[in-house]
Amino acid sequence: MNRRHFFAGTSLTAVAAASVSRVAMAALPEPVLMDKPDTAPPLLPPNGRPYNPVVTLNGWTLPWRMNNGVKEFHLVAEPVVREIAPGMRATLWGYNGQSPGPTIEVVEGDRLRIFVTNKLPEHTTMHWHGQRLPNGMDGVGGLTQPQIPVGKTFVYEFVARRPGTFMYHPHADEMTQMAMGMMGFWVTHPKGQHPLISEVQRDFCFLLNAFDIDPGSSTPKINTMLDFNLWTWNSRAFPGIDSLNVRQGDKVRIRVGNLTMTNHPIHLHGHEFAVTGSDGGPWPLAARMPEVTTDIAVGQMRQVEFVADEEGDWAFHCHKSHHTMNPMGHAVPTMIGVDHRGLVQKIQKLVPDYMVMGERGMADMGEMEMPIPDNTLPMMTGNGPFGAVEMGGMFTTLKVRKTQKPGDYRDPGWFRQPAGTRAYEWRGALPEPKRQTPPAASAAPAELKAIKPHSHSQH
Ligand SMILES: [Cu+2]
Repeated sequence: MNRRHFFAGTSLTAVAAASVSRVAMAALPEPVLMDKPDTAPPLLPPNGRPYNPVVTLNGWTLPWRMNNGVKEFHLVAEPVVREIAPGMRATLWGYNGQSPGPTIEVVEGDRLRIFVTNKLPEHTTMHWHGQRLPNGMDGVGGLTQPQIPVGKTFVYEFVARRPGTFMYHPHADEMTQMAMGMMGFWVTHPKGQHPLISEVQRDFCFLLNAFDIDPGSSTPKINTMLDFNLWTWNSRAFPGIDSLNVRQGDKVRIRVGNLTMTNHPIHLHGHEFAVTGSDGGPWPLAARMPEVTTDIAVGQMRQVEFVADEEGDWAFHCHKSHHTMNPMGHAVPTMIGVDHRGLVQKIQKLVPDYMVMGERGMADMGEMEMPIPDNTLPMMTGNGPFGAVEMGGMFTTLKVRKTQKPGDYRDPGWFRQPAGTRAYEWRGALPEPKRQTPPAASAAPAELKAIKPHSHSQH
């Protein structure tokens, strides 16, 4: 039962489609596990109602089996090791080998049976955020069901009643279990055409999450309420977040759920998008506005859509500047303009590794190869074609290419900008700045006469 499948790409379909004997069908489905942080290609449905699958950023979709017309999934809650970005691994809790857990994709009207096995050191439950379902399937420990004890498996059964984008997470010791990375994405595709759900060529999804892990350690501090130091998309920080690679002219949908403790204004460069739905469902056409940033509050999901018609490598990130940074001490004083000359040598006699940072701003941090403890990330990093990108955390790129093939999600490399289309250096003379001078005060102060409205005193 515990045999692990290590697979890549299309073999996912093979696992899901594998025929199983009648005896095996009476047992629960074999859990499928993933140990790689790469973005898996879309899982094309091998059976059941057809749909256009999503792509989970640095994640994957859970295969299912059909059992007498019921789609069966098996989620295993367990400790996992997640690479946050190359150079840093975190000891988290998740599902089926990963944090977040695999995306679950079903179709409106599907009958579902989901087995949840608890391999954590404490009890848990599973809440299906946003779903219409019988009260006893809602997964609130103590309220709608007893907790799932350690080592036990519970079964959830419901019909995917409305199409939309949802999430799943425990409703048991939530502060701990969500701070440890227990969450996953859920997409219910529409059955056939839906008046408010567009067909798109690329459909991406990811969860916003955050961790507080001291540099050099690997386990999140679960009591942190706001001051997280790792701002992540699907438990990955830039430069560990894959780019969203699309073909020029593609209609693109991006679904983003927020399971952190604060809001995130998610911002796309080079295009306007429309917010087309939330976990409440697709929005009426009259409620959709063009935007380039959409704020996603805690516990919310927003999906945005646009036509990717501008070629290039477009930044796509949270607009809170501290959320596009990796671990840093917030107690660091601002050093801009402070002259450290003479001081450093004195301190280095006491603390040989001492170095000064920030007297010209913090940009040097992007290029400096500072010695950092094992198992953490540089504060701002990631190299682009023109040097350090000076970003971390919730940042990646949307790569729009004429040459990207339909259905190809591979990274096309850096954009080659056409000649004459890049900001360039002015090499001519710089004129002396002219100071704006206030108009000279006149010798006599201006006389102001107040005239009351409706007064006819001039007669
Ligand atoms: Cu943010």
